[in-house]
Amino acid sequence: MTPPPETATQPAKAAPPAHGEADALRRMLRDMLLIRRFEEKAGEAYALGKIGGFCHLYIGQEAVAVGTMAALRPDDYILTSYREHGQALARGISARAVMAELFGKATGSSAGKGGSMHIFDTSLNFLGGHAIVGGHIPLVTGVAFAIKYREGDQVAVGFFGEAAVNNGAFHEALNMAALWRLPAVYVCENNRYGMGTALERASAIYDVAQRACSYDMPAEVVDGMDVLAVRDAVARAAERGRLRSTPTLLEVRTYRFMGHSMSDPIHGHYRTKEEVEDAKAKDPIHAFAARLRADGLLDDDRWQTMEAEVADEVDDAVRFADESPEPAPETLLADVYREPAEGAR
Ligand SMILES: Cc1ncc(C[n+]2csc(CCOP(=O)(O)OP(=O)(O)O)c2C)c(N)n1
Repeated sequence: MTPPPETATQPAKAAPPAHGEADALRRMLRDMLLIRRFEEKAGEAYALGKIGGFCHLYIGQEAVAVGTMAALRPDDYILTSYREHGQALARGISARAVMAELFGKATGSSAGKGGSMHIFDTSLNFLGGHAIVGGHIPLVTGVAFAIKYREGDQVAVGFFGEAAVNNGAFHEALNMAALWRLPAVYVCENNRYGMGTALERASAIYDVAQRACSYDMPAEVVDGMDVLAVRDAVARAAERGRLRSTPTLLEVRTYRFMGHSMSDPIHGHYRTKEEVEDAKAKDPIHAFAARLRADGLLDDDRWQTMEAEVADEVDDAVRFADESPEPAPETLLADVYREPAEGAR
């Protein structure tokens, strides 16, 4: 395994926590823990055959989803790829609705007909869950265009992996966003591997953020293991979108601790056990918990309470999903196509 090349750009450090922020910071830790425990349970449920089809876990990347959502407003728009359980939870879709969707049950966020890769909740402006690598990046640009057309001040935020940036859709979408000055934030979660292919084996340049130069677009490299660094960077990008209608590309460096999907072993032939262990030593949840402890914002009691609450929430989600009904056969074609607007036929 060749080590990754030296990179020109180093991630920015997070600003120190502002005074009075304690509850918000503990909430972020809890959200990260919820994602971790939820994903562990989803892995178990998959092994038990309760979840069918594809299932890509987010373990290791929790700081990216939680840091991003913490910087956004409820009326901003989110679009994402198939590794989206964590983003859905961080946005506020309930653990019950996400788990039931994974189980293919009628109470799931997409009524049990989307599954792991197609979680949606339009009431939270969470517009999926998309399975085609890079295919949703033009949708981010389209939503940003709609915001500008309607003279809104929201931003459209899109998550995708580093393997998506060699896809033509990425370049077309970013070119158009820069040309038309659209309020978009492109969040590339660089976990270094597209399935079993390391970034340096597939990409002519290593710093994904440099791609933004082609479109004269602002860009930043962000430490994706540091939830506050992610929150700060997304806040800067969102402000740029809202106030100056300027898009941003964020390259958020993170790591997935599990295999690509449930059918992929954790280490595989493409990375070493040592590399995975090194990444786990920088676990974003442990690092943030340690920081809160050092700042006097977390102690053993609070941590144990948080662990217990999260475990209950996840157990409850599994029970709910287990007990929920399958979608009824007569709903098979419901929600598949948009009903035409009145008078549009
Ligand atoms: C257009 C397209 N090509 C190939 C695939 C198969 N595929 C699924 S996931 C994946 C790897 C994507 O890696 P990345 O974008 O870095 O995201 P990550 O899985 O690391 O989150 C590939 C090649 C696909 N879904 N769509």
